[in-house]
Amino acid sequence: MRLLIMGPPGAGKGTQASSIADHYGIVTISTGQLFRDNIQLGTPLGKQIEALIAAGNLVPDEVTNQMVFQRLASPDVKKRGGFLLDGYPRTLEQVEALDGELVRSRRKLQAVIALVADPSQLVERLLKRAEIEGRADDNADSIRHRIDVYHAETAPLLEVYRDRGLLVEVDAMGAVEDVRTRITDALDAKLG
Ligand code: B4P
Repeated sequence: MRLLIMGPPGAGKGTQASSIADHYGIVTISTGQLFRDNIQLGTPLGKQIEALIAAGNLVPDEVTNQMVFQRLASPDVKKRGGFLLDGYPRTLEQVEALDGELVRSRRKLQAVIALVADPSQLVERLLKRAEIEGRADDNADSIRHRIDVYHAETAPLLEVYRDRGLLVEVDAMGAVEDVRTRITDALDAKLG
């Protein structure tokens, strides 16, 4: 299975991605998590992107694409035969780059999960996470900026995938378990 999960910050991408991937026996590739791991480990990439992420800006496309393609080519992804990309692509340039990479590796996307959330709840969820996890980008200014960046750069991608017949829109409000069931029901209905 080859899937994407998209949605505004706080919609529940990362929250749902790993359990959805476990459910289907595929690998999750979360760009946000890969970036945070690099920052925590103090790698050259981590140093390059730390300030960008804290301010809620996107990491440059070239850097992001390269990181994702390396991961897509890794043995565990090949062995399991499927992946769920969480938080990628986020720009039209990333969509084009991913299209090229999938053609090169003779793989095709099967569905794009779009989490639909009530905007007022997004900020609330992220501020709650700030109290628990203390993520550098979970402060009021950065959250507002991330939501603006989402609308400017990422929301237009939904139409691209809708036109390709890949979009599966799921209501992301309510309990985490209920959202997960909605996602797997919608995917099973689409993919059979
Ligand atoms: P991400 O890691 O993708 O951050 P996010 O949008 O906040 O989503 P996340 O998955 O963490 O949170 P979720 O909605 O699950 O990106 C972080 C940064 O990395 C970006 O701002 C950017 O700088 C960079 N980046 C990542 N990908 C990039 C790309 N492709 N190109 C360029 N830059 C990129 O959950 C949020 C909170 O809601 C959690 O606390 C969760 O517990 C809670 N929650 C979730 N579901 C809930 C529910 N049903 N009910 C109540 N609470 C819920």
